[in-house]
Amino acid sequence: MDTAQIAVTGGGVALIGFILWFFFGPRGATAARQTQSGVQEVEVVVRGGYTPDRIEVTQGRPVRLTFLRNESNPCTEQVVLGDFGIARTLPEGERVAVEFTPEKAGEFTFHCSMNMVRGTLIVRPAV
Ligand SMILES: [Cu+2]
Repeated sequence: MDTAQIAVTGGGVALIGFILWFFFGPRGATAARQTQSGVQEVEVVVRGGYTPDRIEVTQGRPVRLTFLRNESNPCTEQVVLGDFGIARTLPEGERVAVEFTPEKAGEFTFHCSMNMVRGTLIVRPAV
């Protein structure tokens, strides 16, 4: 192989590696912050999606997700946490705290009322 072939092959291998990482690599989650009273807190900004959209908490401890909707798009006006029986309206520019205690470990989805915009709540087992 000459230099050009090596470069092309190397580039191809790097590209494949990047694609594999992009689609199948570990995705970062934001861990909740623990308050003094033991509440696991995360602020979620709602604007074209949820930021962060992967939130990690520990099972069996109270969680407070504070949603701040920074857009007027009616799509995200409601947030639904179906597994916890919660649905809340998010007025634009207001902080809305949603509190619950996840009793089961696993991955749970929260989403807009149309289920178009989604986020994941990862509940880690308590150790
Ligand atoms: Cu929607």
